[in-house]
Amino acid sequence: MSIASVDVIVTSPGRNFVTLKVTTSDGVVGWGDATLNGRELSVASYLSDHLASMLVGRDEDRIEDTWQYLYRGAYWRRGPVTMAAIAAVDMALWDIKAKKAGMPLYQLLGGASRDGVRVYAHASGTDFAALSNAIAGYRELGFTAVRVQTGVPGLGQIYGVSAAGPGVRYDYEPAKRSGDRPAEEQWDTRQYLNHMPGVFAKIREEFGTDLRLLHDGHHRMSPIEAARFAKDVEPYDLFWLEDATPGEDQTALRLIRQHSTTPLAIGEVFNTVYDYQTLITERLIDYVRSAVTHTGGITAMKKLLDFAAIYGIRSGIHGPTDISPVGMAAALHLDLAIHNFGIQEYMPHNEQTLEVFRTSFTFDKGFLHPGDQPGLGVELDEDAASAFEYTKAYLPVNRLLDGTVHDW
Ligand code: GCO
Ligand code: MG
Repeated sequence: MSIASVDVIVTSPGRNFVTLKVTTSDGVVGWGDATLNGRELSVASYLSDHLASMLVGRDEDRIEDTWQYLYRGAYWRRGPVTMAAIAAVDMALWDIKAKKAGMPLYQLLGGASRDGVRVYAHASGTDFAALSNAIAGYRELGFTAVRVQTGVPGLGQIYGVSAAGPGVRYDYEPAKRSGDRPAEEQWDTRQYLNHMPGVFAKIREEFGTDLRLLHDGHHRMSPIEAARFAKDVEPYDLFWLEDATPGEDQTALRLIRQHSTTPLAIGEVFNTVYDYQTLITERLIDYVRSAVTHTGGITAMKKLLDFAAIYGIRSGIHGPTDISPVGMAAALHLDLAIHNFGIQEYMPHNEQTLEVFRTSFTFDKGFLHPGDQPGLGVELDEDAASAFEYTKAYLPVNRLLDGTVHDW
């Protein structure tokens, strides 16, 4: 058997998604997620203009060989566009293999190592009352872990805070349909550093010690600022502090480690194992944050997570709404199968998205299960997808109060 056709589907049910459809000569269909928020069409072009013709006629069962063929064969290695494209092909081929085997993918990855996958939700609020309301709402829904982000006095709309008002908001979406250029936000690290520890103190006072609390620094602190932050929040027992510094400077994490025992997570903007070499071998992080969609797919993620396991480092796979339900399913199968699972991010998709992507995940008391359908367990409805045309959207750009461009 061989690959008969390769199609790229771009759809926008509330937000943009790029999906790869691989069909074999005997009619088995595999799906892959290739969504790169704010740069979607580059990956769509990489797939349809460059990879599709290379894939037609290949044996769909040779997943490792296809991965190496696309990675080494490009000559130009790594990078988010290339690795998202390779990830989509890889996911689709695993979907096909598991469908042919008549098994959910996690069975081919070694079978379940746990009954369900603990997930964390996004709680946010422009002020403490709104944040506390959101946390309480998620607790009522059964979540045992929440990421908390809140407004900082003196700053307007900032990363991670839903502008939709108080309560449980699944729909926080940072990419804005802002026309021809990104929206701009303002940032001041000093005000943030002074504000946040008090927020965690109030959360612990109100919600006690059971709840797992996570926080995303979103690449904004310098190493010494991050060290101070990590130290200041130690009494509040964070599950992790994510992206404290811009992650490509791997040795910056040494400084944070020298000052604090707050667990650290990093890697959502990474795309290969090489981005983690120092971080993992020097045990500078506790959780690997890569998305299956952005790190070369299931083949590459399994190797990365096995490498992390040798150093006692666990998974925390990226799962915001810009990862499509196909990418989310790939994450859930890995989460269920690997031994060094930590936690999974879960930002449920909106109803329109779930009409386009038919999922079989189930949520029960804070845990997700990928379901037992053969393959990944997600099918894209092409008619439903065709009703939502691509609409350009950008992630915001950040500026300090004096106008200097800063990490967003
Ligand atoms: C997270 C991330 C996301 C990113 C988003 C950008 O931890 O979930 O930081 O919210 O900002 O993926 O597209
Ligand atoms: Mg993040």
